[in-house]
Amino acid sequence: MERIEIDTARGKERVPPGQYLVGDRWPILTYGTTPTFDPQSWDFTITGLVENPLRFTWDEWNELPTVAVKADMHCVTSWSKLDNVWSGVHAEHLLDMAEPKPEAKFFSAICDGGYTTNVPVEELYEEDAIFATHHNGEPLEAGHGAPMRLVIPRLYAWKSAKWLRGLEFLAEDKPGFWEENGYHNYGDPWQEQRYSFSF
Ligand SMILES: Nc1nc2c(c(=O)[nH]1)N[C@H]1C(S)=C(S)[C@@H](COP(=O)(O)O)O[C@H]1N2
Ligand SMILES: [Mo]
Repeated sequence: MERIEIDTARGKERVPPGQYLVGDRWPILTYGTTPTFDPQSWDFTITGLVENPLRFTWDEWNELPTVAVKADMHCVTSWSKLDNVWSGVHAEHLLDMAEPKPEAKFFSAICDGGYTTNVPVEELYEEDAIFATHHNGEPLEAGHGAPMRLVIPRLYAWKSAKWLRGLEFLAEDKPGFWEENGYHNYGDPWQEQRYSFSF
């Protein structure tokens, strides 16, 4: 397995402003219930503004090459968990397959259970963006997004969609679940872009 180790600190402090460390603990933050995974009916689709729309069954997904990325995780509710080793399919690899069109500026991540989140396409080209099936060498637990989740370590973790089932590439931004409910549209932890309103 190719191993990519990212310097998430990017020459700066390790913990963004207003965050505390959870150590070895890993909280589960879910709105709603945890979906059940059925390997027979599971699929993952890439739709919208791409040259090659894609659909993978669970067996097909497991044929793809994998990488490992080491990255920190920052939740908007103020906990951070450092040094997570995520493994799975490198986002860049999937982009090479799907070939987003030039007019695709955003994507919507669509999850089992209806959760969605919106992210600019360029974030998927960052080298630490990954479609993860494993965390610290173990398959993801159900509560953490099994069988597969998106991980975008540079943004607050609500953008790291669990139980991911689809990406839709879009010309216009389309606020997702939390973005419609008061969270910041972009969510950079280093800028403390937590909410879309000010107190
Ligand atoms: N499908 C889905 N993905 C989700 C969420 C959710 O409720 N549903 N919660 C988000 C939030 S707010 C955070 S902080 C992280 C938490 O991931 P964890 O539960 O594995 O720690 O998942 C994100 N992805
Ligand atoms: Mo969160």
